[in-house]
Amino acid sequence: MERTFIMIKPDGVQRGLVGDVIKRFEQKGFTLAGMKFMSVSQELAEQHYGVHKERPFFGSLIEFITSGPVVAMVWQGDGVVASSRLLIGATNPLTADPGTIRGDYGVNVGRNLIHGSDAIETAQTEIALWFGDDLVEWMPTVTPWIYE
Ligand code: DAT
Ligand code: MG
Repeated sequence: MERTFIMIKPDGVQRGLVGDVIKRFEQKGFTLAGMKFMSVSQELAEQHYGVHKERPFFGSLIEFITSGPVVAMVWQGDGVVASSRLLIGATNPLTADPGTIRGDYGVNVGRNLIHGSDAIETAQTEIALWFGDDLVEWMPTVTPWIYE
């Protein structure tokens, strides 16, 4: 089944939004496959955001992501990559739709609370980078009430 990498960024942790974010993914019907509360090293941050290396905000982005603990997670379910991006909302919280995580809780692109993989291939790379093979294989008993 499809999996994606989700990270609650340091602002989401500091603002006490971890429970709310997890609740949204649970309520949607996705299944948690991995989770860890952790500090992010400079090296991991630079690898994760390597695609943005040449962007003017790269330095401040790395500084931000390494500024406090994050919650790294893997969620799984049908279409979870694209659906998570919809739950998360647009990159800039000011223009993210109300009802999305960024739309409901953020005002600044540099403090947008949460990361979600942008494509299936990216998700595989990010899951390997953050979790390796350290994921939990399980099937919630409620699954037949979520999928026909
Ligand atoms: P997303 O996180 O929605 O996938 P992205 O991959 O384009 O967005 O950028 C990664 C992160 O970099 C984003 O969550 C916040 C930061 N960022 C993006 N554009 C920015 C900008 N114009 N100014 C400051 N930070 C920015
Ligand atoms: Mg991105």
